Parts: sequence; C-alpha cells; structure tokens
Amino acid sequence: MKVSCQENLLPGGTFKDKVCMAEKLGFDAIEVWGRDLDARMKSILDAVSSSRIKISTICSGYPGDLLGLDRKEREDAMNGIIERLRYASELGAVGLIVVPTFSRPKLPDLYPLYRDVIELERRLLIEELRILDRYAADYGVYILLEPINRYETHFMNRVLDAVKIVSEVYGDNTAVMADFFHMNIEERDISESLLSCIHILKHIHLADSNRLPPGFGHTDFKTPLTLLKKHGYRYYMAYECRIPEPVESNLERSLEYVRKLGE
Ligand code: LER
Ligand code: MN
Repeated sequence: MKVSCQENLLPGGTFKDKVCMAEKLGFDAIEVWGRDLDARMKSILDAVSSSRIKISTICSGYPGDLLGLDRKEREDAMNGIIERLRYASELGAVGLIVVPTFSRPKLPDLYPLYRDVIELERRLLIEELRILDRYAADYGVYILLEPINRYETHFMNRVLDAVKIVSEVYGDNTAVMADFFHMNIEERDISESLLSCIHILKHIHLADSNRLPPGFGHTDFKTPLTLLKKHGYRYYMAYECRIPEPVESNLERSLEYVRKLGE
C-alpha cells in the first residue's frame, strides 16, 4: 500500500521541511498542488532528491475551465493542463488530477439538439481529452479524472460518469481517480464503485465521511481497502482532509489505522 499526503497538510515551513515530516510520519509520497509549480519545481526536485519520499501526483491548480463558456477559458485550461502533465513527468508523478468544472453549467442549454446541457458538456470534454491524452502519453503520465460531489459541481458526480467518459476518449492515458469523501456522498456502495473502475483506477483521495482523516468519521474503509488489495491496486492513496490539532500525532494515528486495514 502506497500512501501519500497533500503538501498543505504536512507541518513545515519549507517544502524540504514537509518532505522530512512526511518521511518521519511514514508516508511514501507527497501530492503537490498545481499552483505556482513553475517557480517551485526546483525546490521540490531538490527536496525529494535526497529522500525516499516521492511525488505521487499533482492536484489541479491550472487556470481557466475545461467547460467554460469562452474559448479563451478552455484554451487556458488545456494549456495549463499540458504544462502540468510535463511537470508531472519531470517529478516522476503518476499524473495530474483534473476536475472538469466546478459549480454550475456555463454552457447554454441547446435543447432539443441535446437533452440537457450535460450531454453538450460531455461531448466537449471528450474532444478536449482526446487532445490532452496524446500529451499525457508523450509525457508518460495520466490525466486523473476526479468525480466530485453534487454540492461542488453539477458535472461528473459519480465514478461511473468518469468511467463512461474515459471509455469514449479511446486513449490509454486518461484514467479515473476516486475520492472517499465524494464517494461517501454520491455512491450507493463504495466497494462496488471501486470495482467498476478498477481497470482504469490510478489514484485515490483519502478522507473520512466528515472530511477528517480516515478513522475520525464513520466511513467503512476496511471493505474497500481489502477489495483494492485483492485486485492488486498498486497506485497511491493520498490524504486530502482537514487534520485536527495536534496535526502531527493525528496524522500518525490515522496513517497507522489505514496501514493496519490494508494489511
Ligand atoms: C475537492 O473537493 C477535491 O476533492 C479535490 O481533490 C479537487 O481538486
Ligand atoms: Mn479529492
């Protein structure tokens, strides 16, 4: 089981401090945020070069909106994604986490050409992903599509929505990631949903039912983690949650809990 932690959750002033803390707590990797990466690449690479800690993934952080109304917004998102796919490659990461859009639809409702705006958004996203997939393939990394709960976006709320999109891209470098917090809201059965995407599941976000660390809420992690093990899931699971004080010991406690469940 390979466990990562988002950089902002780790105590420490500099990235190097965070790497030392991740190492001390027993993590395998760090998930970095995609913002300002250009300026931070050197310090990130320097910090991990002398450590056993890897960079698992880049979380979003690009400008624009893949499903924005203006062409410029969509182009900004595409270019920002391409740039971060290259960074992911340079960092040895699995790939870049992509949430197609947040909040409400920005495109017009074209009924009766499309039943609803979602179908138009789906078609547009698939075309964009077909282009982006080629860059991901060249860089040897994955585009990790993340389904998000209905309170944060109207689009691609469930794992199966993402699986269907990937199946229409016809590219080997567009994959799915699953976030336990969002699945807890949207899925009927988390293990069943994980099973439905296991062939293209390349990343996981860990948070309990209340967005606290695993073990601090009421999500059943045992059944899904056992299933992932049985199916040979070999990618990362990254902590993305709020850590109550005292941060260091609570992270340590939660990580121990997760590792035990995954044994
Ligand atoms: C947002 O809720 C989330 O889960 C993030 O991973 C999206 O970037
Ligand atoms: Mn997430």
